[in-house]
Amino acid sequence: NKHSELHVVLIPSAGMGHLNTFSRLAVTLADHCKVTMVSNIPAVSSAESHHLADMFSAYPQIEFLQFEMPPYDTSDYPDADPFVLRWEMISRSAPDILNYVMKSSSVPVTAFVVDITIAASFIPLAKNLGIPCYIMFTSTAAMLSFVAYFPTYCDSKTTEDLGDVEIPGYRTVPRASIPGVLHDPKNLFTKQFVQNGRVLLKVDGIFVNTFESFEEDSLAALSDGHVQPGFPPVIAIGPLMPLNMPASGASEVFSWLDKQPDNSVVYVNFGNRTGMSREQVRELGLGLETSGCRFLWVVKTKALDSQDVEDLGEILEKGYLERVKDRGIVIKGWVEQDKVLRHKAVGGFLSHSGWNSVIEAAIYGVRMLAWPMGGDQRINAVPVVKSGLGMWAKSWSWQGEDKIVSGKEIGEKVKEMMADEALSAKARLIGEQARQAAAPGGTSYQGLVEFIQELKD
Ligand code: BUP
Repeated sequence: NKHSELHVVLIPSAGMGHLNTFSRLAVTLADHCKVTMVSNIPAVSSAESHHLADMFSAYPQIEFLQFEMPPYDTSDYPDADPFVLRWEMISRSAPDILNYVMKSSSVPVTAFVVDITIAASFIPLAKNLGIPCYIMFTSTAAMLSFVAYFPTYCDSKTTEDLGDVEIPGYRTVPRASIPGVLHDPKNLFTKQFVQNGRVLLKVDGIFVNTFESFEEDSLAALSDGHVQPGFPPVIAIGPLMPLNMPASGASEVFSWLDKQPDNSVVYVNFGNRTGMSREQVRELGLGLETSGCRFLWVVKTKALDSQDVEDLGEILEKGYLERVKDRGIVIKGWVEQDKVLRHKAVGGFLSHSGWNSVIEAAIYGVRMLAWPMGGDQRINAVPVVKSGLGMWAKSWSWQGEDKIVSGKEIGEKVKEMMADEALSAKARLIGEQARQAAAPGGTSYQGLVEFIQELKD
């Protein structure tokens, strides 16, 4: 039958934010066609290893191909972020990975979907095979506009110092919102970023985990050709829904949440890759305490989970846990975020505005306080505010700035968010729109159906 003839191969890169997006895409697509997902082992973080193992057993309808990464010499990049380094190594292995996929596939490949971070190396090779290629863009449509325009901006500049980036017919991305490392043209990430930006124009389509009503302006600017003339179709397919996975991580969280009143808890988590300084952790602790709100706080002091070994007693101020024990729970390690955000006790989310986190808050209609830390996060905070899902503490931090936000400021803002009933109501409404977009008949569902139809034609 038609279903078994279509075979989409997904090529994710590294980092939980990327892997979660691809896993959800795999499961969503598997309703429509045969899906193979390639993974690169060993994974960079333990969160990724656990996730992959759980997913293998929970989703037998998906074929997993494991590609063992060759050993690589990292001495050229002593300071590189481990995930950026892995993207580079996956890119270098692109010919081998594609060979391996083509050799191992029992059913011919109909299309590839490649992660944006490794796109420049895969797309030309896959196109040479005559196979349609799509990119999964793992961030906002707003960020996609920036990535798409940035190479043009770089071409027109004589100096290395980046200013505000004015995207024609769209908007100006202020200097402070530009990912910090892009200020260094020699940085590995910057090179990847520009190359991947250029290859966008060569693909058959670009998937974004967003939905029409959430990012209407950015999606329109991209499809009208304002950002880049001749830009390929941008297909909003979000929100991609969280998976049904076996329980993992800190389970005490749920028995605690069960005892809290509805909508009373602020959930605090800054994603997998933000290691916060001890000084900032302590101020945040004070802030949560003085906000007077109930809270569930996940503490992280290292960018890589396997290195995050200090225990809470060492990180937090002495006596802190005892002082807050009646209204706060503090966790070190993994919590099932989608289940937390879905819990009726959770009424607000203090987040770095990593895109998966924002989209999960949207799915469950949880109001947000965005505290972007770096990367694409300030650009992601724009649709958070524009859509009405949340607030953005704009002055708290910006790219490259080593600034400590005081507990007093944090406490006041958290309190303000949790007291804002209109914001909460708006967030709930966005939740309904989000779920509608992804359900049969919704705009994002339709986007996927059309993609499948195009592959069949
Ligand atoms: Br931490 C953590 N539990 O404890 P983002 C994260 N997550 O489920 P990031 C958990 O990881 P990038 C935890 O639900 C989301 O799907 C969370 O992705 C899940 O941020 C994902 O929000 C985190 O995009 O990745 O980790 O900074 O840099 O790729 O955006």
